[in-house]
Amino acid sequence: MRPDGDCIGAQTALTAVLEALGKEVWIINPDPIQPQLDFLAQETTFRVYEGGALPVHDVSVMLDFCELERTGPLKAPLVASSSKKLVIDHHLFHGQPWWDAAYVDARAAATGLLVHRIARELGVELSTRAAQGIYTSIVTDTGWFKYSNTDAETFRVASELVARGVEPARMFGSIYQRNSREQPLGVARALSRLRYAADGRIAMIDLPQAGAGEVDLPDGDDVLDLLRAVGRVEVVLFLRELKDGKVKLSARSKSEFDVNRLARGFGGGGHAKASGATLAGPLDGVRERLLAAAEAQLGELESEAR
Ligand SMILES: [Mn+2]
Repeated sequence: MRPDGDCIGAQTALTAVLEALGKEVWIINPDPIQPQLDFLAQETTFRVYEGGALPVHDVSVMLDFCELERTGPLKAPLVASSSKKLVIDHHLFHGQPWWDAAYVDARAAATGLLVHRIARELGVELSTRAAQGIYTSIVTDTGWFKYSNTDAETFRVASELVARGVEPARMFGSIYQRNSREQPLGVARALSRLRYAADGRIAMIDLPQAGAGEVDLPDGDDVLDLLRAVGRVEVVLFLRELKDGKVKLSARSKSEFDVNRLARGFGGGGHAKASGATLAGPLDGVRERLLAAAEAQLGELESEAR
């Protein structure tokens, strides 16, 4: 559900690798890809699941997630299919394995890097399309080489991809410089909801659905970056009310604060420094419960440090 740049990039790259090996590949997501990633769809077909049985297939590969629930409406047909289930992912997983095989490395900066390792092991040379996919995975999951997951492998692989024809400035333009003229107004509306807690160490935004004349903000990345830039802020909590009344949480950490643990307490998860969850509304109730949990966890962290 709601596949991000790493997920779509890894799908693009793995498809190119498998097709180079003569395999027939279908990419099926429950949701359409975000418009800023449409350049990847020029040479790769992304299908949106519209119900019914899946095409007959031998293996289904789940990329960039390991919670079966994240397949949304695809869960039932996937479970009903006798295909082998393979997971390739870099998220922390705490449940019971439900797959036939998994390649999981929670230290990898992006799932696209795992696809890169697989291609290398298989001896498949990366096409420009595959290289663009992996580059998209890397830059979107590392915040363009800024976050703490950025490591030597990230730069080594990025360097190789550029040598293979990826143009960083073009990729940046495609992914980050095609916002609508209304988008800054959506950011402004979100920022008008900013409040600080825990002596300024928690920054929180709770964004209701856009009303008449208001501008929606489809993702919180720009706002999350602005709040993380505040010197004193350690934890950023961005709550956005979805059309179905549920509330989407994006949580980010700049310190030892483990937002994966926080998000797990609300049925979500992810990484220690970047996590998310989808919660039942209403927004007001979620905000107070979340803030209380974040403050309590921050207090625990402090008493540990003492
Ligand atoms: Mn990822």
